[in-house]
Amino acid sequence: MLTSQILLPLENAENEYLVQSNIDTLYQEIRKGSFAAIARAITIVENELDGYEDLLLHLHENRHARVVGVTGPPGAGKSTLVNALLHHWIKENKKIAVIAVDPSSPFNYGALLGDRIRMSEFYTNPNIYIRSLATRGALGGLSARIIEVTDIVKEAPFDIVLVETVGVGQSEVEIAGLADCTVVTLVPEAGDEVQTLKAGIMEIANLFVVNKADRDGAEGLYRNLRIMAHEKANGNDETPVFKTVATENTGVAELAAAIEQYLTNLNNIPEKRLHLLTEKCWQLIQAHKMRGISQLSIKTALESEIGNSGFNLYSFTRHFLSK
Ligand SMILES: Nc1nc2c(ncn2[C@@H]2O[C@H](COP(=O)(O)OP(=O)(O)OP(=O)(O)O)[C@@H](O)[C@H]2O)c(=O)[nH]1
Ligand SMILES: [Mg+2]
Repeated sequence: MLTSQILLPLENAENEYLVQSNIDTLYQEIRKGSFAAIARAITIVENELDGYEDLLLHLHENRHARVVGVTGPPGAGKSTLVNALLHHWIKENKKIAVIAVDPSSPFNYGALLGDRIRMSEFYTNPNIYIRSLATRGALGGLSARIIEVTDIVKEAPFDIVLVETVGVGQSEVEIAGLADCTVVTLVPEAGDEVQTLKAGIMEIANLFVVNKADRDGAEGLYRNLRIMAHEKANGNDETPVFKTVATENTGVAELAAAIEQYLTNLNNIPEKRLHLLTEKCWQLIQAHKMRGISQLSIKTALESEIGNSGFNLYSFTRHFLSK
C-alpha cells in the first residue's frame, strides 16, 4: 500500500537515532541535512522526549532557509500547487522541505510525486524532505509544535521550506508569522467568501493565487482580488495576484518566480513574525511558570487548609507563586 511505502524508509532511518541520544551529534547531523536526523529531532520535540529542550536551545532564528506558507480553504488545490512548485524547483536543483499541517490526505505529496517521478527517484532524492503533522494546536490554529518543527527544518541546508495549512481563522494569522512569504490560495467557488474574509486575507497575503483558473468565475475572482489589492496598497506596492491551474502546471513558473523575487527582496523581520514570537514566548513562560501546578493540586491544598482559622485565599495563592 502506498502509505507504508512512503513512511517506512523514513521511520527506519529515524530508528537509527533511537539509540543515539546525543543531542549535539543529532544537531550536527541536522546541519548536514540528514533526513533521518531531522525526522528524529521532530519526533523528540513533538513528544517532548529526553533532550528536547536542549535541542531547542541549539536552534537559531536567522538561517538560510526561507519559509513559504501556502494557505487557503479546504480543497483549494494547495497540495497540488505545492507539488507543482516542487517539480519546478527540483529542476533548479533547489533543496526543499514540505511540512503539511493537518492534511486531509497526508500521503498526497508522495502520491502526486509518484505520478510524475518514479517512486525510487523520490526516495533517493536528497533534495526533498516531506513531513506531515496531524495534530492541531490548543488554540485551534496550527499544530502545537509547528514553530519548533519549522525551526528544526530551517537548521538543515534547505533553500525553501513550504508549509501547507488549511486556512481557518487563527491558523492564517499564525502562518503569516511563521512564513517569510505567505501565498493565499483561493478558488472561483470561494468568490463570495473573499468579501467576508477581506480584512483577514488582505492582512496576511504576500501573494494571491486564483487556482482552478480553468473553472468559471476565475476571471471575476481575479479582478476582485486585483481591486482589493489596489485599494489596500494605497499607492504602495500591490499584493500580486496570479492565476494557476495547478493540475496542469499552468502559471506555476510565474508564481515560483514571484515567490523567489519576494524572498530575495525581504529585508527586516516582519511585524507578523515579531507578533507570533511574542505570543510563543509568552506561552513558553506561562508553561514554565505553571509547571507542577494543576487545578487538582490547588484543590487538594485548598481542601486541607481552607478550614484553618485565619485562612486567607490571597496568602494561600502566594504560596504557589513563590514555588
Ligand atoms: N480543475 C482543477 N482542479 C484542481 C486544480 N488544482 C487542484 N485541483 C483538484 O482539486 C482537488 C483538491 O486538491 P488538493 O491539492 O488536494 O487541495 P488542498 O487545498 O490541498 O486540499 P486540503 O489539503 O484538503 O485542504 C483535487 O482533486 C485536485 O486534483 C486546478 O487548477 N484545476
Ligand atoms: Mg492539501
